[in-house]
Amino acid sequence: MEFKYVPTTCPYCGTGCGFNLVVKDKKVVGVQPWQRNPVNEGKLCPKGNYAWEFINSPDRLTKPLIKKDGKFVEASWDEAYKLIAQKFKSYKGEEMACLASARVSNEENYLMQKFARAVLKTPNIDHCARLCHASTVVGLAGAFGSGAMTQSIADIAESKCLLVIGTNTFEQHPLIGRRIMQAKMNGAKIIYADPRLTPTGKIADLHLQFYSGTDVALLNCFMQLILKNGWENKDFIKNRTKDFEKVKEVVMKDTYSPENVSKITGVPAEDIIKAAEWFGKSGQSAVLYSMGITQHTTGVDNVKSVANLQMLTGNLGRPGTGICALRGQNNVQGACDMGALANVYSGYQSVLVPEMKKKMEDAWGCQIAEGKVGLTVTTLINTLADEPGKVKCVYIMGENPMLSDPDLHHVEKGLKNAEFIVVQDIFLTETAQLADVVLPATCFAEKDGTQTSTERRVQKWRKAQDPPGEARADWKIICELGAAMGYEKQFPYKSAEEIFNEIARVTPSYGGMTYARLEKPEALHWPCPTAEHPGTPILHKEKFSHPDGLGIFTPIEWKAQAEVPDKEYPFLLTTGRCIWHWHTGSMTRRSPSLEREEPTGWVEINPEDAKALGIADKEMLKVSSRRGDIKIGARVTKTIKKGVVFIPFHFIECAANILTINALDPVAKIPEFKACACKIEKIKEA
Ligand SMILES: Nc1nc2c(c(=O)[nH]1)N[C@H]1C(S)=C(S)[C@@H](COP(=O)(O)OP(=O)(O)OC[C@H]3O[C@@H](n4cnc5c(=O)[nH]c(N)nc54)[C@H](O)[C@@H]3O)O[C@H]1N2
Ligand SMILES: Nc1nc2c(c(=O)[nH]1)N[C@H]1C(S)=C(S)[C@@H](COP(=O)(O)OP(=O)(O)OC[C@H]3O[C@@H](n4cnc5c(=O)[nH]c(N)nc54)[C@H](O)[C@@H]3O)O[C@H]1N2
Ligand code: SF4
Ligand SMILES: [Mo]
Repeated sequence: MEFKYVPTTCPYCGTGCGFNLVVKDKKVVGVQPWQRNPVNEGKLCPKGNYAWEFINSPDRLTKPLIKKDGKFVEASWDEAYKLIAQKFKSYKGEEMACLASARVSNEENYLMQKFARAVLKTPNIDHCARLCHASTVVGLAGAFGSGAMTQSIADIAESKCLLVIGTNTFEQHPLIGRRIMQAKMNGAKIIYADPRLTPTGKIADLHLQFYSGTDVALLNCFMQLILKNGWENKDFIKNRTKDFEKVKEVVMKDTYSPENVSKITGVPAEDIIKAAEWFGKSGQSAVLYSMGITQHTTGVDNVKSVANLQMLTGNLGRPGTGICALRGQNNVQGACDMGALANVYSGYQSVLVPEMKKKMEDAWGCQIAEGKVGLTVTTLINTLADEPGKVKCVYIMGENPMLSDPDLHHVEKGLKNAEFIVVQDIFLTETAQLADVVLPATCFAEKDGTQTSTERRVQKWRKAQDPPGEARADWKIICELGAAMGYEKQFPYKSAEEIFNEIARVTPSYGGMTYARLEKPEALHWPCPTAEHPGTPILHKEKFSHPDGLGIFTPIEWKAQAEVPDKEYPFLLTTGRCIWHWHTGSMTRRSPSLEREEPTGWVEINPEDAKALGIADKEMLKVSSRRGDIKIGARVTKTIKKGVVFIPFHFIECAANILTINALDPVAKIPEFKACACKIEKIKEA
């Protein structure tokens, strides 16, 4: 029996673990450790371990589908391309919008934004980073001039004190969780701030179990205590930052005294004081955060508060310090780097700067969309739903907004208002079902390409098997569509590598990278501007990325979330994930080993709340918000704070996003997935 091992990168989370796909008789049949990969050193979490199971699922899309009289009919690629090109040509640029994907390669995201801007001439290109770390990109770029995680993953183990706030790392980035454990075993203190006592929280030395949406109050209180005790880093503040006094003025207010913040957050004052002391005095403190910080109407405020704390204590640019904004999807960092965002070309080159637009026009050899900020994932849905006729046509690659966006009734209304939708996916998702044309794409195991992990490490995918049926690689589909639209010259690529070489030419931070250099297991961290440059695992060592090299403090006042609990909707609903499933479940719910572990959703509710409502564990309940209601089983557990309930958003049959609110951060346009009001009722017997 012949087995072939193909080393590649995990298609799930932004940790970027490597593993070998095991191939037998030309089909992927398993996953085996890849010991020499420095990210995970041969270890994997359950999703990585079972990442092979969905690949040959009988549900894979194998042929293009065209909707005729409300039903999908199989079609040839030529037929599909002809119809799409004819439709696309019938609309004006801004009547169209594209969604790229944090699930596909850098090369494919680069081509998608090029297709939107150069072929469709629309500025409307975005992707799910908007629902995820848009606040990080805006907030950290404001503070430091660069919106990315500042450290490497391995560096976390060097820290002496970790503030883990709004990230359930053990379940969502398990192989980063391993570095938290290593830090702990080296003697670091772990502070965990989260409304739930998650598996990550269980290993912490201190759990600050606070109300969702009170992060700024907590962080301001830390800063007040640090200043009062003289634990700030005066040299760092003086030499490397500006506007410190403005922040000092705000955080020293009585509002942010431990006693008052204890009332706002529901955390005992002595715990806040203890945490501030550990963090302020360690000399090497790092912050890890993720969606608990970003997914708020105050997402940018939250991120800037974290940046304030790290500048105040001088915990940047050295080993064991920094801000680890843990990027979610395997290639969300890369999709942002590639310019699949409404406001930037690749390498964060602003669409508003005329020289950048000219640079792209020269590189691509054609006129491109007007240099203005386009619609984002969230504002696109709002435009579709609330201003019908403005956007008429949507091309979606590898996203499933019909389950992942907030307020699903509103999303459905929006998508149904569109005249023509193309969805390119590997499965017939809830969104694909609403499409006019569905294009079957290949998955990570069936193509070459690169993806960029949360630590800015650019790693390779390597093809292990042929695609099912007539499925084609996303990059090939975009090239062929480009040609069908008359832009053959702009899309001449014969391989993913040729696309990568163009990326390196137009994107300064990737400028020194080639496929040959990325071949070694450790790959390269950007920025890597020249062929000799070794890459950059730690950012901001000597100076920040602003023109004057200084970090900028921003004074932030705490504000409550958009919808606070009241008499009618008395519970605070927060949403998130579990270890076994991935987002809308298109892949993990088709992996028998994962689906078996958690076959459906649940609502976590504190025993005291359950008792008051007469609710038993596992009882079916009706949970409703001002947007809609779902039926879902109770999970009565002490791990959740009284007054707060949690629902994972993976499950269509009890979709959390029927309930969530479509309220956005004013700058980052990220929705408030982490806090809205809901009520819980027993289901009356018929
Ligand atoms: N298994 C699995 N892993 C994943 C994913 C997945 O779907 N499944 N998705 C990936 C993606 S795209 C992302 S973005 C990451 C997300 O990774 P995480 O952000 O770690 O995951 P979440 O469950 O969304 O939220 C994290 C925690 O925030 C807490 N929280 C809720 N409200 C607040 C608040 O107001 N403040 C604070 N401080 N905390 C709060 C929740 O209780 C939860 O424990 O995970 C990635 N990894
Ligand atoms: N309530 C609530 N909602 C949330 C969140 C939350 O915490 N709470 N988190 C938000 C966050 S952080 C995120 S990142 C979003 C994620 O939202 P989405 O990106 O919409 O969710 P996914 O299920 O990851 O969708 C990815 C799609 O890509 C497809 N796919 C996989 N590989 C390929 C490929 O190679 N090619 C193509 N063409 N398709 C492929 C998959 O089948 C799937 O349909 O959800 C957001 N929604
Ligand atoms: S930690 Fe993330 S990258 Fe690593 S195996 Fe698990 S899902 Fe894959
Ligand atoms: Mo995400």
